Amino acid sequence: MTMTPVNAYVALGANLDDPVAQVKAGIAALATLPRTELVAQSSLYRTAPVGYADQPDFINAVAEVKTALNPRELLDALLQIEAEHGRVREFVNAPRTLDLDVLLYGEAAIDVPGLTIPHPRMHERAFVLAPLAEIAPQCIVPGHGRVGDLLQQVSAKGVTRLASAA
Ligand code: PH2
Ligand code: MG
Ligand code: MG
Repeated sequence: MTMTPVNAYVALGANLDDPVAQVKAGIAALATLPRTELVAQSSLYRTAPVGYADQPDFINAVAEVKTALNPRELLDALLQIEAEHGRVREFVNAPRTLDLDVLLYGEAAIDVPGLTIPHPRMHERAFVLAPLAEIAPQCIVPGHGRVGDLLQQVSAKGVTRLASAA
């Protein structure tokens, strides 16, 4: 069965081993996925850790892809990219070389073991909303509303855009 390509948004985050280089490498890896095209990428952002606070600042970004991978295939591809970049899962929210999360997959709402779309915390996280609003302010987070509006409702404290993603 051939699938009509869907626009999906992927969050990238890193706070170990040259995080700027890790996030750039993550975006480059997205561009090489099968049946997938990189459509847009945000700037990189330096962000204070949310949740477990005793860890280095993160570099975060968001990329838009157009993909014919189904949501599970996309997730598996992201986990493989993480593994190739040396990610070791020590505990929840532990520092990481590279984290890739599916934020949105078209307008789909999915909740199966290991995969919840929209990402369940994205609407309250400035480190996701700021880069996402840069490339898709009109985009709707199902159940929550417009990305640009959601960004207005969170504190952007600790979120700084870096000069250039290139
Ligand atoms: N990711 C988390 C938890 N906390 N904080 C920031 N600033 N950036 C992240 O990417 C991040 C986080 C879980 O994935
Ligand atoms: Mg993750
Ligand atoms: Mg994450």
